[in-house]
Amino acid sequence: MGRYDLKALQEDLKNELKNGITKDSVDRVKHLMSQYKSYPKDWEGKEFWSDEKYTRTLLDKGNGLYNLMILCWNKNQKSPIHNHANSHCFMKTLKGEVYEEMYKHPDVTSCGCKMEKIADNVYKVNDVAHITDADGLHRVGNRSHVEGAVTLHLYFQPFSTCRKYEDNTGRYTEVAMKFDQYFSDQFSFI
Ligand code: CSS
Ligand code: FE2
Repeated sequence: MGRYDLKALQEDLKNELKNGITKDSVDRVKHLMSQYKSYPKDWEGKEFWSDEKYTRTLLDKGNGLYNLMILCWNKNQKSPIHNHANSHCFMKTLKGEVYEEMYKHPDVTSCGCKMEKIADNVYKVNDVAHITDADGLHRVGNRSHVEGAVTLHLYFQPFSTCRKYEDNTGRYTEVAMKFDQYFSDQFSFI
């Protein structure tokens, strides 16, 4: 048997999710993403590094049902605190290490309060995480001063805007999620 490579994972994900997502498929997607063992030759040609911000590269549009993408986190880069627009977010570390700070949804009646952190997690190479808006909000980042981190994300369903929260006030704005490059053959530019 050959190595379970990224292409094989992509095929299995497409098959698993072709009829939508159920509670069982959440566990199966996590399992498939764990079964794939990061092999840099599979994805290193698709990295995109910026000194300004973490980058997003679309790998697969999942027949329009989900987006599979690679995120490259340069040293000390992090996301804002954000939600996932009612989608499932699966994240697997391919290189380096990322941290996740989870936050409670701000109370709509308490205005101007600092965001309340509920968990700190670290995901090393091959670890897989899953979050939905029901679990809370989060920020992801790379604390390393020396090494970039690469993560593989699957969002079911795809979303192109999310809420970005201000740490000190809990106020949010709706922001557009842009891709820095595309590899999906199904993607058409509008
Ligand atoms: N949701 C962020 C990354 S942290 S899961 C994004 O897609 O850019
Ligand atoms: Fe996220």
